[in-house]
Amino acid sequence: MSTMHRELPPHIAQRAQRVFRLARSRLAKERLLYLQRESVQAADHVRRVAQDLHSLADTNYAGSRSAQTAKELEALAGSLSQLSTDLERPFLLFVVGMGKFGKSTLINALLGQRVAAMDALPKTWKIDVFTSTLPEDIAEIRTYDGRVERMPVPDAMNLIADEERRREASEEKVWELFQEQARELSSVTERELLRQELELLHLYRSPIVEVKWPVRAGAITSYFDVVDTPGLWQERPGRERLADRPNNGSTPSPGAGASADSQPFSLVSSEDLRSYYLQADGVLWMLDATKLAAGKPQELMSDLNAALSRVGGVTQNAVAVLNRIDLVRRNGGDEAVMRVIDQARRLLADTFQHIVPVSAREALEAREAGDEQQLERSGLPELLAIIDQRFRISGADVRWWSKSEGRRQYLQEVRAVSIRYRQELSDAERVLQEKDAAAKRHMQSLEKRAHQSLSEVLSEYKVAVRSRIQLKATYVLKMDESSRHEYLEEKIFQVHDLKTGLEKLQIALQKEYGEAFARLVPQQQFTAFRYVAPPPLLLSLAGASPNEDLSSIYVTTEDLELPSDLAITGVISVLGASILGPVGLVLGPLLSGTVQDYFASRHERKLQQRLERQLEVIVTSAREAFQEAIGELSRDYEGRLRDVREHSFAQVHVPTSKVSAVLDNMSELRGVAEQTTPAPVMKDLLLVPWLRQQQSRRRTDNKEVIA
Ligand SMILES: Nc1nc2c(ncn2[C@@H]2O[C@H](COP(=O)(O)OP(=O)(O)O)[C@@H](O)[C@H]2O)c(=O)[nH]1
Ligand SMILES: [Mg+2]
Repeated sequence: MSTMHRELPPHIAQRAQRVFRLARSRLAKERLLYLQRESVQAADHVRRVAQDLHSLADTNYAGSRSAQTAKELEALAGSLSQLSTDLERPFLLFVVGMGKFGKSTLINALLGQRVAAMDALPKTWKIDVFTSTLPEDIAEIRTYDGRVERMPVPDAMNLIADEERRREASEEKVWELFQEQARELSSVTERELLRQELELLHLYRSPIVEVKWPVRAGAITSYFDVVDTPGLWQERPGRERLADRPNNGSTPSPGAGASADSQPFSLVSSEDLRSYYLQADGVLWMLDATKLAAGKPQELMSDLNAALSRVGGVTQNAVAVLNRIDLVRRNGGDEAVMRVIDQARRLLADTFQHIVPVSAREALEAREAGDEQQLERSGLPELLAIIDQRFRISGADVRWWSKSEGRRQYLQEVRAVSIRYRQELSDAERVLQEKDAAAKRHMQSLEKRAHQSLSEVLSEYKVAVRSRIQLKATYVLKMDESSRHEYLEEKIFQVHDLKTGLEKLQIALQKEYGEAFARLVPQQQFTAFRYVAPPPLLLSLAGASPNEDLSSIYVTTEDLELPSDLAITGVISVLGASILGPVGLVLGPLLSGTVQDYFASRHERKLQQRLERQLEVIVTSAREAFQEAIGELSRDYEGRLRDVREHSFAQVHVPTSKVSAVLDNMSELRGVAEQTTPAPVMKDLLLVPWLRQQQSRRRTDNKEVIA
């Protein structure tokens, strides 16, 4: 049997085409609405969590991990909202690439006007959008928090110049601090970490993320906003990467020999870079043709792959532009050009659908001179044709793809951030418990030693008094009542000695506790920095001590040799001098009248026993009072350590009482990033409603028949 092809009758074919076109445009609309709705919803949720976290974070502390995480989430929420807003803008055509070999020049050539600064190396990361949607001579500045401001072009230029200067000054500062502090560090990893910490603390980050510049309306601007970007990677002008600089005086290791200047670096983190890149609807990816002509295809590919991995590997919406083809032609003629193009097609077949060789410089010159022949040779007309085909005619589909991919990657980032911080916070909580246990252990062993010392002092005293009782009780019996009192106190019990002994012990214990505290503080303190000295932890401990009234000796922070960054206000309380009160009380009745009988009976043996019992009473009551004071001292210092621990934990993360709430928020956020409703497809829009329509029609038909 053979399949028969029958032409549809023309009126049916026409109708089918119309229906199909209608369906497509309805689908496109539905998809955009879906994308907007989903992005806005996700953005709202992420923003809510970020704000919660922000309100708990100590935002004054430069090392606050929770504040940093909140910022990251806020930025992602911003990207998701922006994505939704961008759907109402003209198609965003980004020009990106490594290094500086013609992005801005190409933009000027495409627009036919010199609007993008050429030979410029921006220090701050922002995108420059050239658009014909603005009033004449008015620029529009957008900051990372979504605020938008319009101003005259010259004002915008001044503002940007100021931002560049601030950034440069902060780079200087980082550089100076690094030179000072890196001397101690020998390994590259340590130096790199130090650099990161210094940059985190001191590098100025401009809030400006986008500037729209007005351009004359022309062919390309009727469909596209053209976007200039700083190099995905660029070479640091004039200065080496800090971490690569060899240590003072030492010789650089072999292999580090290549000038550090040739090391590419990025102005922004991979995450930031990705969030910019994902705003693009379509991308012109600039590559350097001279790399291939010079026989360096591996270099070109490894640079490309490194850059691609930083932007999430998205190329389905990108066209490769092989620039500086004029230099290849000048050196090797048309044959070299063909060779380079062939090689590029082979190397890049998997990455880019289209590869267009151009000379941006020639294109710009030709457009300005009106030289049609040179323009043709520059490759610009071919590039324009491809831009038209891919980004205008198939624009809606490309945009849908780009924005869906953007949303997917933003959500993935949200997920990664929430998983990471959840882990970090629960690890920190575990460390908090470990530190707590360690502090308790230290305090217990201190307390144990204090008790031992106390026992030693008391038993020494006991031995001494007992031997005096043995030796001198006889004299007491011979004395008259008036001298007896003094003799007992000064020659037998020698209460003064006991007082001195206990006072000495008291001073020794204060010193020991103080030193232990100073030693334990750095171990108990949380900090986000390894190499940079953390900002001061201000603890207000005044009034925290329960036995402040008892304090007779004040130990100040100088005595304790505390780390200078730990400023404790107030006084460290000590064992009160009044602890010796009970000793006095015990001696009182002893000396006044209760033992008169023994003296009267002149019973030496009994008197000795009685005095020894009194000695027991004195020692026991001194021990009890002193032990209680030791307990109080330990609890007091334990409380101080808890303050250090929990204050610094709250600085780096959130107050300990909020940890579980934050952990829950992070888990929930991860869920939000994972569950997404599927995008509408054709059958949702057409088939189902159509079937329903058919069914209901059939039902009404049937009813009519029955009737
Ligand atoms: N020979 C040649 N030079 C070019 C070409 N395109 C750009 N350049 C030059 O490369 C330098 C950097 O160009 P620019 O557009 O500022 O690069 P960007 O940093 O990527 O924006 C400028 O001096 C341009 O004149 C080209 O196609 N051929
Ligand atoms: Mg440029």
